Amino acid sequence: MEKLYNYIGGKLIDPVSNTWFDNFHPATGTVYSHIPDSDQRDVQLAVDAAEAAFPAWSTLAAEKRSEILSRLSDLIKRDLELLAQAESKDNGKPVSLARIVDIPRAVSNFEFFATAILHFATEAHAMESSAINYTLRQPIGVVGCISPWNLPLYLFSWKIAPALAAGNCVVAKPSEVTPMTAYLLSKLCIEAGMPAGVLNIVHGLGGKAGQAIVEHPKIKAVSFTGGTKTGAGLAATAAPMFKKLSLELGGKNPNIIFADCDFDAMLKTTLQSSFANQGQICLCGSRIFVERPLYEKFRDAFVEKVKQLKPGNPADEGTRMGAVVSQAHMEKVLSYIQLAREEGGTVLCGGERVVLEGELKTGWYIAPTVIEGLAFDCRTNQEEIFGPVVTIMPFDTEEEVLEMANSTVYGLAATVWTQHLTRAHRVANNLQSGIVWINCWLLRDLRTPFGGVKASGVGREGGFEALRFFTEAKNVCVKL
Ligand code: TXE
Repeated sequence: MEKLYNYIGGKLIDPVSNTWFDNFHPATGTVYSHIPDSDQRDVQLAVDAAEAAFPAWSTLAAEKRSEILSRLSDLIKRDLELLAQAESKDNGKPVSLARIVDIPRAVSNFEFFATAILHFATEAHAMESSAINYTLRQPIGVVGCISPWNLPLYLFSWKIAPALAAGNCVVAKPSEVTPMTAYLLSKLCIEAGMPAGVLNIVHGLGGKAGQAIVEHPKIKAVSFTGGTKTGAGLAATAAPMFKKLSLELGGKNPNIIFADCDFDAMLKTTLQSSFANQGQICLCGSRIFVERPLYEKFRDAFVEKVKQLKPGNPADEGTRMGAVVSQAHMEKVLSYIQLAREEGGTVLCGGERVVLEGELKTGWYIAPTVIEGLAFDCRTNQEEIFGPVVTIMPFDTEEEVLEMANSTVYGLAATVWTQHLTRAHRVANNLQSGIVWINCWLLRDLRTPFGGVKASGVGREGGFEALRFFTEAKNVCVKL
């Protein structure tokens, strides 16, 4: 049974508590490794190491920091297959998905910020003949990065890369549900020659190791992705300490389909945006609104396709639907399907746990589920389910669908399908979300601002937004 270790001060070390807890294999529901049960003592060791490394790292030429991040990106690329297998085993997602989405994106994240930092410039303001102002963007110091279980290495690296590129030293905690690829990354950091203490990875429970990171007075900024409720708690801790906070939280994203859309393209992509990663992506479109003339054609064609999406062994090359990430999450998703039935919904397909054969029979599999007949403002359509469950609803006018789409507390992403150019732009303009995809989904340019409004978060990641988050601006005014 493999034991994972914290990565602190450039070394793989035991947790101070000398205790570990179970890490599960979602495909079989069994324990397959052990995670360090870290606490504030481990976080203190990590902060000490980060503090000691900061002077050298923050004054290292950006080209040198860039070289190390680029080397790390190359090592992830070299170990892509190993990391994809590990990600699939730890999260339950199909290995095919980890191989084409998760790990390549981790490669891109480090590569992108290794180069972005070389082009990150600031501004100057001349006051005619009297003075010149220039803006310095200095690294903050020791920062915290806390990431979730749905896209483990993808989101872990999305935070760490800009933090390091900007010259900060990092104390990072992956989700205790999916720690494996962060642990494997530790080994690659050592191989890449990352200076000791620049990146420290502390494994453990959110309420213990995670809370200790947020509470630590020397951690001046925290970048978090996870649940809205957790984010609110984290903000309550950090705000009175005047820490910078980036919060990427939950979503309940509308997928708006007008009758004039490119039907085949829409259907193919809607299957993806509904069920990719078993629906466990904060950007998935879980509320599907279809203009009434197209509703029945869409419903019948969509359900037909969804019925062909069979949950299977994530390790099999042909699997497109894997296991959900944990027993608790499976039960949460199944409870929402039950709620949908109680709220008057009709389950058109799926709706139950799938029991596979052999060692997989104790795995956590849910059949992809499509539900119709629910009111747009019922709990099923207002609360984040974060599993392979979508609802479909007809609409008659643009005003009506915008009211329904904007009716939740969330505002992360939205998808719009129409060939009507001005309508596409008008609807995008009126949607309460941080990201709008028109006639596509999850098409990502890493330079773009990424994040949500309302209960979907605060701040933006991506491109220079991320480098600005991980630096402090200082204006220097020089009298001429
Ligand atoms: O998130 P949590 P989980 C949603 C989704 C899911 C729900 C909870 O609805 O069901 O959030 O998922 C750490 N101080 N999303 O359990 O609990 C925790 O250890 C500091 C949307 O993953 O928020 C983990 O590393 N840290 C999301 C991270 O926070 C704490 C993706 C996320 O855990 C902490 C995943 C604390 N007090 C879930 N408590 C998205 N937007 O993509 C927990 N953590």
